[in-house]
Amino acid sequence: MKKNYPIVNTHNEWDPLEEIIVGTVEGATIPPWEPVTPAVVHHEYLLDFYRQNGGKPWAQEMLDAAQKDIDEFVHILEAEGITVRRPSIYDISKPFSTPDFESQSSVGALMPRDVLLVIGDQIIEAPMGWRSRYHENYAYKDLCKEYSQQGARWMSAPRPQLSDASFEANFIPPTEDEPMRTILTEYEPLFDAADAIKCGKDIFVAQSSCCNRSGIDWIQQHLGDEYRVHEVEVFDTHPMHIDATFYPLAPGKLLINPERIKKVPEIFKNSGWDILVCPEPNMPDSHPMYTCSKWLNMNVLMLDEERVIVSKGEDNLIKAFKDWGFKPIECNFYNFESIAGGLHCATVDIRRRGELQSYF
Ligand code: ABU
Repeated sequence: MKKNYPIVNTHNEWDPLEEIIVGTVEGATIPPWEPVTPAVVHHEYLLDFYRQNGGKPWAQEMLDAAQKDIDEFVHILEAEGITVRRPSIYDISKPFSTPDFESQSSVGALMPRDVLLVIGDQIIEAPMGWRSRYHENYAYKDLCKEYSQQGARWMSAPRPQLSDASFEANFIPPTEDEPMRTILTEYEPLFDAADAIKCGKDIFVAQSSCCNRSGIDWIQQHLGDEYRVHEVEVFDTHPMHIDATFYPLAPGKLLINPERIKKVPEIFKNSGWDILVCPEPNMPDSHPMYTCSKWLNMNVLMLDEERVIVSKGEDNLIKAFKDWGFKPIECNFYNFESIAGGLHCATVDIRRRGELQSYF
């Protein structure tokens, strides 16, 4: 007989997927300019675009193209037997303020992976370092209430103030030759949920311009002794999130970004894991990428230990996945990636069939 798992149950990236939240393009707005913008946007030339257009709607044809991608993605997931849930839309274009800052608008509900850290039966609303995303958790309140009523533990990390004290003044991103630095101070714990990736009892987190050391310490303190939280050393001139950098795909198989990971944590080497080096992205340089880098090729979604959804066009990685024994499923996603993130960013797993264990 098929075992029933708790309504919210995710311990890693690969147990068989049963239910997932997929973000929406509806209402998406160009992210308003804010302290984090120049620290995470890789292309200098886009900074003027954000200064001039932040808070305005994306061009309708870009939204339509992104919508087509997300519709195809949802169709694939449902055809594979997975329950897909969607966010609720709040007033994204409405300006708002707190005692410490003002924002021209919110951004949308494109990327649930950044907002909700789901570990075991817990849904943790992340203390994000983005002022414009301060209210993005609203999009998931209805779903979280429902999951909580069915037994999930739902909570929020301490809501950050995001005053100027949280950001280095006059921050200049490092060049390739300099040691990594990020814009965040240690004034308060900050992280996006996508700065962490699960691997059973071991959680891997990297500092970025959305995640500081206090944020990593908070995750360990909150999860307690049952989990080990490891800080992964990465190099990125504009660091944001771990899921296009370091990705435990299946037991014994770690995918790494060759530009950003210089040293694989000892725990993997000592435990015989295969280190799979992500091949160069195939996305042409001419393809517009407003927020993320082309390394979104490795921002895949595992449906189980073998089936993996990959962005169509990423032939180098698709071939590598086949060679490594996976079963890739291709999904058009470049247009969603232009304005938001990849397949992993666009989702957050709610329930996978599996139990908490150690893989080391
Ligand atoms: N989660 C988004 C990662 C972005 C990037 O590395 O380009």
